[in-house]
Amino acid sequence: MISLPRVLLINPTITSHRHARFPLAILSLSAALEGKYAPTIIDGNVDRDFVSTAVRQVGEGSVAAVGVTVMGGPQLLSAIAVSKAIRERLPSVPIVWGGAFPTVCPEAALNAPYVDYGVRGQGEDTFLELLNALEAGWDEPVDSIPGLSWRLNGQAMHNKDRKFSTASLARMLPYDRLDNPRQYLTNTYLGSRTMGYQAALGCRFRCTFCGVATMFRGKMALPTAARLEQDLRFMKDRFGVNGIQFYDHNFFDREVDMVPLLEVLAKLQLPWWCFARSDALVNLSEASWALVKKSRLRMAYIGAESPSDWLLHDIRKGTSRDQTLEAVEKCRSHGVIPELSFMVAPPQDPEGETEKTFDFIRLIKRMHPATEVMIYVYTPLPRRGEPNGASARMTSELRDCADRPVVFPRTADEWAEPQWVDYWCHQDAPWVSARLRQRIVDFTTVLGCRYPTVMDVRASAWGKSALRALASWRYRFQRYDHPWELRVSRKLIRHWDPRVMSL
Ligand code: B12
Ligand code: SF4
Repeated sequence: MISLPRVLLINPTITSHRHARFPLAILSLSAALEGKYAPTIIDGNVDRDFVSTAVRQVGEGSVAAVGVTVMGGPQLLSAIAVSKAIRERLPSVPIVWGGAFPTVCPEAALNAPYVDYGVRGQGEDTFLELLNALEAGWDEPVDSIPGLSWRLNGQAMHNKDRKFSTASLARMLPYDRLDNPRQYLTNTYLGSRTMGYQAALGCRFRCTFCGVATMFRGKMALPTAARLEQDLRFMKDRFGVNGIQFYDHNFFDREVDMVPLLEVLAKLQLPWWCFARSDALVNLSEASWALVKKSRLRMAYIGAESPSDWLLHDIRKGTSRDQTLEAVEKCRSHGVIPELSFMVAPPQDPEGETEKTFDFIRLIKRMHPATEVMIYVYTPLPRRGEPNGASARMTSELRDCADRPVVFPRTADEWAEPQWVDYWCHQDAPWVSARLRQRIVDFTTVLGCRYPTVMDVRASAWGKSALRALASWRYRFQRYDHPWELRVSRKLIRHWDPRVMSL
């Protein structure tokens, strides 16, 4: 029997074991390598000593390459730690980074001595072609592999982008390659065994601030209804899945294409959560809403972003303030909780737009108090060839609070500094003053206590009622400043933040 070359696929720690979901990126790569390479999956979310595990595996020898999936933010730190440790142990093993970080910042990803290749966008074919080239010998040219970034004499080279591929929609993920797949099913408000799952690929929109647009450049594809049904039935029968969190970038696409998928979901009736756009929900026919209801959609995460139509236009969102309100109303009347995400403090008018957004959130809470709200700071990312991000270019150059130009990090290590981790996580930006930052934190605390999230299944009902009662006067009189008593109570009640932990 021929033994296949080994490839390590690593998902560096990004969240706690309790919140770990199927590591879809490396599972999808693993499916594509099947039969040609022997992939070993290491998941830092469940193996809390994953750096030692990875170093040990590499030390055992005959590893053709190591693939690391990297999102900016906290995962960058653990990706750097594992890559450095592997480089130190066995410098000759090629280290390949893929995922959101190298897609958005390939230059910075390659500006690190512990990364040899960066894979931009969808990774399956690029990785396979790279592995084949590496197997053929280091001299094999890699300049013709689309989607690959690499170094030539210390200089970063970026091959042309890879065309959108729908091949992965036809492959079933190799869940059995995971150590105890059941540990990835979590108790959430959707069900005691909730699964993270991706049905569709990409998004046909190109909002300027969004990493998905950088990755898919306006392309999208849905799975067939048969494929979706086969997967979900498998998960239900094999693992007893009873809730689904759809990780599709944008679940509700064109209604005509969506209906067959909604019919599958209506048959299975597993409570579900998904990303959606307000315009898609507003334009959905009553027949489709009936399917939505039957299928038990519990919550739709809608990128409301801003109450200002000029900003929505500026970031090419393609939706409006009125559509957000209408979508909230549609959700309310059909028993779906809208989860709205907002981007406050845009550089054009950080204070004014933040206050306007707070007022808008209050208006929405009056309309439909069950609406969930996520507040992020607007943090456009630099793109390759566009140092300060397209939307920022359209307005004015980004400047910090002291009116100095914002200089983005140039290396992976610089992106791992705390202020840039916060930036990637939409928690802070150089143009946000300390006063405004505190105001955002305080408002978020008061709002979160006045309306405790339904997603928090750990906090007791009495705990949530206590928080609600404590916060009500502050919310009512808009006295958001220094809510120290709420912070303390929140800790005691162990209320969690779904922005960080997911459901
Ligand atoms: C699940 C998820 C999470 C989970 C991770 C759970 C886990 N893995 O255990 C959690 C909830 C922890 C999370 C956190 C964050 N996330 Co997140 N997350 C996602 C989500 C919904 C799905 C990712 C996924 O699994 N996709 C499916 C796989 C198959 O696709 P993929 O990861 O893109 O992988 C493909 C390619 O990228 C490439 N690839 C990926 N890795 C590798 C590795 C190699 C070696 C190669 C060759 C190729 C390759 O090939 C893969 C197959 O084609 C995406 C949105 C989305 N739908 O993609 C956002 C997303 C990736 N997250 C994002 C962000 C910003 C974050 C945060 C950093 C900030 C935030 N507030 O959301 C936080 C960090 C929170 C913290 N800890 O403080 C952004 C990244 C945007 C950007 N600017 O680049 C996304 C795109 C959401 C968005 N639209 O803004 N996230
Ligand atoms: S619609 Fe959503 S996922 Fe699509 S590009 Fe815009 S923000 Fe990103």
